[in-house]
Formats: sequence, structure tokens, C-alpha cells
Amino acid sequence: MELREALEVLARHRGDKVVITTMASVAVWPTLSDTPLDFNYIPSSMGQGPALGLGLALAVPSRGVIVVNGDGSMLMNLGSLVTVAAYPANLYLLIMQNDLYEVTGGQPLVGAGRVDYAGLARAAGIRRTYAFDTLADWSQQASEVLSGPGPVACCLKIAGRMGQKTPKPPRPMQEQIARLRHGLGVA
Ligand SMILES: Cc1ncc(C[n+]2csc(CCOP(=O)(O)OP(=O)(O)O)c2C)c(N)n1
Repeated sequence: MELREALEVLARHRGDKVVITTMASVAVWPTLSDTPLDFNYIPSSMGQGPALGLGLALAVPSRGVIVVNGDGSMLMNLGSLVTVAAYPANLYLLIMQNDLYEVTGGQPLVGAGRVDYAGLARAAGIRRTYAFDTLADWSQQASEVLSGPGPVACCLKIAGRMGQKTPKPPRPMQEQIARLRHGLGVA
């Protein structure tokens, strides 16, 4: 499935949850959604999306938090899966598997095509895991994936694109932070 198609499904099913995007998703998500509960985490510390989302989900337990992570970023911080499993919270981790470092030009990931991200999440102790290869399956199951208690880890197989540039956030980070705090009622 194309990244845009996958994110269109997310936009239909995210409800009132916070959405944190990273990497290639930052180029697309602001064209689909631009509310105070959207946080486009770029520039970012590569791999830190799940930790940011977990912290937020623990701090504001009434609010679900969806993190749209890159597969390269996931590999960079696999240990975060263990932490996510250890501190139950309403965190929904989407792992966008394009087998590339897309935003740095499209270098292939080590292990491309051979890594079972849902399996890694399960082995780390996350009980609710999913993996979808097709848009039809993701569309059909998204409502289930994004409802009920977290943590959830869901791997989506995405078509990779070469030659992309690192996306820019829709507004400066300081502004995004202030907006999110306001949206969460903690300003
Ligand atoms: C420690 C470290 N190494 C390398 C980079 C450079 N870098 C930034 S984004 C990125 C690729 C991200 O790939 P992925 O998470 O799979 O997301 P995609 O671009 O495919 O959406 C790389 C290699 C970095 N920021 N930090």
C-alpha cells in the first residue's frame, strides 16, 4: 500500500487520539490532518518516537496516543518495545515497513524484507500485535487496531519511494509543542 493510502485510513479512524508522526509520514500527514492533537516529530531524534508517545500516554492516560514510526527508526530503538510492554498505556504504535531509510534518499535497511516487526513486538511482551500487507486488510481492521486498550503494535507494509528529501514540519517545533499542550488542556 502507498504511505498516503495507509495514512488516509488512519485519519478516518484516529478519533480524538494524539497522532505523532515521524520521518516520511511527516510529508503526508499534515495534508490530511492539522489539529492541535497532531504532532509532526521532525526534526527528531531518530528512534525516539515510541518513547515520546509512551511518555505522553502515561502522562495523559485519558488520551490515546498513536505513534507512526519508520521501520529504520524502530530498528534503531528496538529496546523501546520492551519499555512499551512494561508500562501499559493507551499507546498504538504503527510501524511503517518500507524497508528503506526513505527520508535520507532511500538506502536499503539492513535486514530488509526479513524482519517480522509484529513478532519482535510480541517477543518484547506486547500482546496486541498486528501486521497488514494490503490496504484492504488495514482498512478493514483499523477500527479494531485503534480501539480497546493499548499497548498495540501494528506493522503496515508500505511501498518505499527513492530520492525523497527530509520533510519539514508544518510549523516550528516550539509552536507544535505549545499547540499540543493547549490541545491536551495542559497549557
Ligand atoms: C543516529 C542517527 N543515524 C542516522 C540518522 C540519519 N537519519 C535520519 S532519518 C533516517 C532514516 C529514517 O528511516 P525510517 O525510520 O525507516 O523512516 P523513513 O524515512 O523510511 O520514513 C536516517 C538514516 C540519524 N538521524 N540519527
